Amino acid sequence: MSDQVDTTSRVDPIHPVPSRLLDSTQCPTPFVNSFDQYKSMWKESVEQPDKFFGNLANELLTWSKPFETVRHGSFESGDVAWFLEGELNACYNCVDRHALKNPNKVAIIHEGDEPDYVRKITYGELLQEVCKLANVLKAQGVKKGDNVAIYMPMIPEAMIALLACARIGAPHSVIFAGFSAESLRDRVVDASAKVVITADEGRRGGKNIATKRIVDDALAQCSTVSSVLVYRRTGSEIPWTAGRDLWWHEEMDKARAYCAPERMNAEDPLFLLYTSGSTGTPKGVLHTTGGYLLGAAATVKYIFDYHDDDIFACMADIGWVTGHSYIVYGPLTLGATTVLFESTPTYPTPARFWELIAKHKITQFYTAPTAIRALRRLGDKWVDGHDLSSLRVIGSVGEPINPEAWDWYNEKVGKGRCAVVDTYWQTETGSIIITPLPGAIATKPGSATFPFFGINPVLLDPNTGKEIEGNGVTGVLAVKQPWPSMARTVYNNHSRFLETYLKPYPGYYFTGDGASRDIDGYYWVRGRVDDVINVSGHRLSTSEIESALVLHHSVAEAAVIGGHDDLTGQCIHAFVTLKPNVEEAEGLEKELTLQVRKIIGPFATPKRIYLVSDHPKTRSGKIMRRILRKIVNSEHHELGDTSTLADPSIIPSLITKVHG
Ligand code: 6R9
Repeated sequence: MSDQVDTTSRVDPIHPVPSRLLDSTQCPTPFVNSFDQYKSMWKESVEQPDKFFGNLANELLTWSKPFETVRHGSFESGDVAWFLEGELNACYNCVDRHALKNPNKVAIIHEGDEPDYVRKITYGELLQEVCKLANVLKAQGVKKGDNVAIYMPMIPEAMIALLACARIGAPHSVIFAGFSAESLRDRVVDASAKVVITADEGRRGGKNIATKRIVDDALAQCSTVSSVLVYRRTGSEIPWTAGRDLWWHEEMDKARAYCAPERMNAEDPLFLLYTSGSTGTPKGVLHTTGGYLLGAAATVKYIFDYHDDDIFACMADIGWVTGHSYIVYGPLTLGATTVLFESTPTYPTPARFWELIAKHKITQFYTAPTAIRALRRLGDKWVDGHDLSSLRVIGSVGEPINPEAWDWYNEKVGKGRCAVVDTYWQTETGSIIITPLPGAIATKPGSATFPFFGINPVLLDPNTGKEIEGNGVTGVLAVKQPWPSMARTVYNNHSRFLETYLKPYPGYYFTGDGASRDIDGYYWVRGRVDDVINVSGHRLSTSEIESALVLHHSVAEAAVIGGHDDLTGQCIHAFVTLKPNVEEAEGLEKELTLQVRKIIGPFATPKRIYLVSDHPKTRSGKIMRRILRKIVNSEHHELGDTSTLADPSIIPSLITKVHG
């Protein structure tokens, strides 16, 4: 972090809350409409969490059995739990209670890959579909506590699948459909899933994606899976394994359209979601029912200032945590209409997002900095002229947003009349933890501003682990007390959970990010301080990519680092040495690139692969990735201390390799 520009003492422009949001003739009054109100609510949320979250959990969720204990456990003992005795079903909260009151309200607007395809599903219809699928899963032997893998395109059936699992208490593990067969296999095996739900093919940007074929490849080596349920999306010919594969439509036709929701304890698992950490294989981050659902719903209410009749649109993929919390669980818990977008921001033209907003009169729009940067680069003409007047809150998530992209988003999309919320959070936090609130917090482009309710952030000195007090300071970002939606464990590996998050700084939750708190107390999240690379908001660990590279028969050793990239935030650079007696064959870089795509997935494609004679190593043989990082990012005139290098003479050759 020390090599990053410190803006803590710079005078950053401050954008006050847009006056339109506070004018009740133009907008519904925000739930929090002054900084003082935010401050006092936040204070109560961290000083009297039992009262604050006890009330909120009763306001936002329906419990079949009330909780008595709001909070239990600590970071020290790794046994955090919320709403202990309470029972509730997440699917009932997302679907039934709205279907019973308001069956004709639209729950899901599915905007298909082709812009002329729109399908609307009401809460009443959603309840029936979810019940049928729940019965189909039961007929396949899925019981409470059995994990179900979901590998699907962005279609309503994916949402129906999540909700059906929640209904019968089967934790779902959604695997992003951009993952390769091998990544899918590892995740299915780790979770011992019995059933995989998928589709024949996906559609994205006008192209077909061979979803089922990837599932077949993945399952060739999985013994736990007894059924594969296949939704027919395109109708193309696909391979079929009799006795294992089942058509969704055939099974649904046979199923009864009501299924009672399972009684779930607040701490029963709701889902696993695999994510990359600094080391080893991806870990199955586990979220439980009550705390997670409360976090998802509370953040939609307060951070997106959700009011009845709003149309909520999150552009993330359902395979990432953002899709879980802000397409499915958050909006549906509040009974919202949520938009499910199957396509890409540039298909068929770079006006797609803006047409979508105008067509559906979207009020909250949530996307990632990488999409904003890409669209900004393609020029204003694509956004100009679209009626974006329905928007009130526009959000960003996934990586730090650079002030230029923030300004463009605010001016061109928000027209200076919307709240821009740069929301910081992680798979592990379950929901947003640092963020502006639309009616209460003046923003600074590039800063996620202040903690959400219940979040007590601190900056720690990475060497001493001590809290850094005061403002105008930089450190590693940690959280001081448990909050409802935090992950409870890593599936089947609680010690890894403790080692990664709770033991590095005892008494704190460690985020893995570095951050500053500026002179006004605003938080600026800078990026990872561990070996995680963030490419277009996708988390990848350097060791995962290195392992994929060394699986190639020619490769001796690989070192992967993140380089700066104007579009994707970071990009992957790989330094590879070959085994003795292996010649540098033509096309080897290409082969290695394909190897990474095959093992992890296309989104992990390295930007550059350098074949080098050796890595910069310490005398004890450790690769000094810091040096490679500086060379790639053109900071090699300030390499710092290189005295521990075994052979400093290799540096000039590395510089030539990278910069020519
Ligand atoms: C929700 C999500 C988490 C990592 C996180 C951080 C980065 C996310 C950010 C941000 C700066 C923001 N990150 N939002 N950095 N400002 N607003 O993205 O989860 O995929 O687990 O990634 O993303 O580095 O640690 P996940």
